[in-house]
Amino acid sequence: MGVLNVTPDSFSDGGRYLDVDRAVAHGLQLLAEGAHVIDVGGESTRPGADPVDAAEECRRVVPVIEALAGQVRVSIDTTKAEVAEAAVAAGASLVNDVSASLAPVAADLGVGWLAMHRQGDPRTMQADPHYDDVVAEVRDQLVAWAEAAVARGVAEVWIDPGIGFGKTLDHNLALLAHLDALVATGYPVAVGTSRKSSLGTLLAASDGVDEVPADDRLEGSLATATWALAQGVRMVRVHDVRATVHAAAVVAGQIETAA
Ligand code: HH2
Repeated sequence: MGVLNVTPDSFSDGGRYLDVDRAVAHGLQLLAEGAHVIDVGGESTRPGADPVDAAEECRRVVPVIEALAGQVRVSIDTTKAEVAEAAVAAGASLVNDVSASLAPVAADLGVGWLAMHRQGDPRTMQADPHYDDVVAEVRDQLVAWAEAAVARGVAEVWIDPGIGFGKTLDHNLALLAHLDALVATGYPVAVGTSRKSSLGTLLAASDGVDEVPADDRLEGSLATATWALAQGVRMVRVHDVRATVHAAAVVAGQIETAA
C-alpha cells in the first residue's frame, strides 16, 4: 500500500501533493514501482494535527481518486463517513479507518474496511499512553471490531495495530515483536511503520543525535516492513514503494529457499 497524502501538513510528505496533477502523477509512480493499493488521504493524523472539515477533505481527495481508480485499487484514509462515501463514489474500494468507526459505512457501501487501533485522538494521543498488556489489549480490541464488522456484513476486514497512535516507543516495539499474535487471529493484518517517529529515535542511537528526520528513516522503514511481512503481515503501508518492493523480494526469496 503506497501512501499518497493530499495534505499541507502530513509529517513526512505534507504539501508535496496538494496539487491534483502532482498527486495523480505520484500515485501512478507508486503503481509503477509495485504498489497494489494507493492510500489517498486528505487529513493528517500526525500527533497534534488540526482537524479538517469534510468538504475540504473531499475537495482534496475526490479528483485524485477519480483519476487513479481505473488504474489501481484505491483506499481512502479517512475517519469521516461523508468523505468515505464521496471517495467510494469516485472509485475507492477500501476504507482505511484510523478511528475504527466506519464499519457501518463500509457495510452500506459494500467495500472493504481496514480497522486501525488508536488510543485517544491525534491531538492528545501521545500525551501519556498506558496499557497493562499492549499486545493483548490491541489484539482483543481489533478482533472485537472485526467480528462486529463481519456481523454487519463487511466482506473484507483488515486489522492494523496502529504503530505510533497512542503508543510509546516500547509499545510500538512490543507490537512489532508480537505481530504473530495478530496474524494468528486469522484476519489479514496491515502495518504502517514508514518514516514514523519511533524509527527516528531508534536510528538516532547510532548517529549520536536525539532523532533522525522523517526523510532519513528509510533503513528503519525497510527493516520493519520486511520484518512484518516475514511474520505473515499481508500489507505494509509505505511511502518508499520501490525500495520496499525490492527489500521484500529479497526476504521472500530467502524464506522460499529456506522452506
Ligand atoms: N499511519 C498514518 C496514517 N494512516 N493508516 C493505517 N492503516 N495504518 C497506519 O499506520 C497509518 C495510517 C500516519 O502516516 P502518514 O499518512 O504518513 O502521515 P499523516 O497522518 O501525517 O498524514
